[in-house]
Amino acid sequence: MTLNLDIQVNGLNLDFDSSSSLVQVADVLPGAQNTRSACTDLDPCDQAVSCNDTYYNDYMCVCKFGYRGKNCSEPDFCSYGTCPNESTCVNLRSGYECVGVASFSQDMSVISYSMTDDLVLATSGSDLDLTFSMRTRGRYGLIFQLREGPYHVSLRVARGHLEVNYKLKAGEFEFSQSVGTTKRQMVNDGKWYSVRFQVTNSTHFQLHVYANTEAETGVISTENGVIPVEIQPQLLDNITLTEFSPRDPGIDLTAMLQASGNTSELLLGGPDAPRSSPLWEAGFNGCLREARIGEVLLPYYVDETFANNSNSERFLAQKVVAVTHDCRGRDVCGVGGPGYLYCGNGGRCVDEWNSFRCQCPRGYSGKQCEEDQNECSPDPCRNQGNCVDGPGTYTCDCLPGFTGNQ
Ligand SMILES: [Ca+2]
Repeated sequence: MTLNLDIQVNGLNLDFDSSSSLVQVADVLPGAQNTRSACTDLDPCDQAVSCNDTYYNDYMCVCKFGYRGKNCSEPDFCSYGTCPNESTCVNLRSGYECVGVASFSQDMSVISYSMTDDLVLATSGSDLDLTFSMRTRGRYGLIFQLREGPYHVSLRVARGHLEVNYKLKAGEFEFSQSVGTTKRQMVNDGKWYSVRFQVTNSTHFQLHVYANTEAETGVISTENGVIPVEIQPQLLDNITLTEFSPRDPGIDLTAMLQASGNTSELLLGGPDAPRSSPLWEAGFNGCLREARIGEVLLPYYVDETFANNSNSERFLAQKVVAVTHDCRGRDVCGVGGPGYLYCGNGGRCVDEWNSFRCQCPRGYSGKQCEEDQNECSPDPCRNQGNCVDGPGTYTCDCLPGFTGNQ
């Protein structure tokens, strides 16, 4: 029996190629006859150079420059965009954005923002809804701050975990506090973490810390490419604080955001006090990936970088100081690095992003592979043979009349 299958996921046809890991292909004939020509019958392509019939009554449109999508009906703003090499262009409803990574090094690095007049933040009822991924080995460092005069809300790494810090005014009273996450989950081990920080009605905030590894994004293969599958990140730590400032007349964080670049400051990184101040702490030393407020990207490049961007609702990086756009760590294992010549006995130095460890050959252990494991314990030699320990192995000196390895 011949069966023509046409199964779609999110509007994309599933690929029955036998290399697809998703489906077991059995009794499906590759190259089976189409029962109709989709291109002729449906004329599905909009702004296309050509339409090609494909297996299982499907079609593929080859889009004209500037268009994309299954039917080439969506504008491809990225084809006119100018995202720097290290970033990825993402099409938006009315323009594009360049998603990437920013590396901060101590209190030298800072990005300051303003927002376009057209930007209305859809922050689902929150005054502030900040999301980003981070990676650091620093015990301290300021990541985010929204500041107006002496008043601010900020987020930092302190003693290796995340902490919210605020000083706000309500009427004649000032309220300030530093609050760490409940479980004190360490976030300074060089791994990636995802963070969400929400402030609602100036009365309560929530901070969530998720595990975030590259491996946690899955894909389904289709003949039109891959569909990313979102795997729910694992919640590691959080804190909810209610009524952290009196409701009325509290400071309006939305107004503070809207005034960013004018009367208020919206910053990623940066020092939180002058170096001479007793409050001074080292700035953030690490990487941030895809920071967003209300789902709108906080770009890591000044706005002049982006040509032909018709998206008028965006944050503008006003100043980008001492920020690089990769997340490369120091060359810890290279010539002159702290790991160079560190691992003994043929151990290999493994770069673990600003840290390293030794991968030891068989028979050696220890931080520097300095311990020669004793292969004679337990004694493998039989018939009173004398065991001699060697590198990763042993030899048995046999008594007269006995031979063999043991
Ligand atoms: Ca040994």
